[in-house]
Amino acid sequence: MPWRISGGKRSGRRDPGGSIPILICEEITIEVIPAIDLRRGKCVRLYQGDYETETIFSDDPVEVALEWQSLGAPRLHLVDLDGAATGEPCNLDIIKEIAGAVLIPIQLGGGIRQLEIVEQLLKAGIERIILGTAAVKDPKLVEEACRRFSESIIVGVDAWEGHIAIQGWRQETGLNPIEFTQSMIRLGVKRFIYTDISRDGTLTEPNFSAIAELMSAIKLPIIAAGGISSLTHLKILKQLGVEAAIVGKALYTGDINLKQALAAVS
Ligand code: AMZ
Repeated sequence: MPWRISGGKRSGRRDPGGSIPILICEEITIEVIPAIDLRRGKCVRLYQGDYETETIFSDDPVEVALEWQSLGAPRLHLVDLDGAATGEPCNLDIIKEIAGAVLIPIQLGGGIRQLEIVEQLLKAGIERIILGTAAVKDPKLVEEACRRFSESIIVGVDAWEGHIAIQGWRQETGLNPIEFTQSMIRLGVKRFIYTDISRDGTLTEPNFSAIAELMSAIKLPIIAAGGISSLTHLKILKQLGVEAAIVGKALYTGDINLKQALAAVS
């Protein structure tokens, strides 16, 4: 909570005249993280994660990454879409090129299903690894990854109509997002990305109620994604207390101006 009581006898901080407690609003911030989704080496966006609906936004993802960095992005969210669909990293050359070109940290997901690959990517300069399918199919990997790499591991909670989806979002699991998240916490996961697939790439609005529900069920940092397309959405997410917001299509269409967004909420 942002508000805390300061001053008075118990804290030792006093107003000049005596010991009246003062209500202080501690600044809440939210990171705005641009997404770069990679397919066949290009920067693309999909509609609700459907690979048939691809729009290519740039042939040069390195240039895109540098652009977001120059506008003040605190970190980048990279997704290897070919990797997510096939089950193994497919855009490694371009990912490494981006990691070598930017100074800001990178979080990366898509097709990362083995501990050796997690280790290889962290060594290549990726700051955080996102596990989605592997988190559902191979909990032992998650546990071991958290034990070895701690906060560098994030689990993606990708929900389609109330159930977790995997394998490039093409397979439903029937798993409840909150129960899934709680099971991941028991394995040592300390941060989550919640994506509402039905909102992703639609420029509608985030699933605020599902995000709020998850926030109240778990007390760990949550990054929100899917449908974020205005400054108002970012402000509401900030009020909800999410740690960060991933913005994809809205940055590429111009619905959100990154510099303005950062100035408004960060
Ligand atoms: O858009 C999609 N179809 C899609 C997507 N963006 N499919 C998976 N992903 C992202 C998830 C997560 O960040 O949001 O890929 C990552 C998970 O990949 P994997 O291979 O671990 O399930």
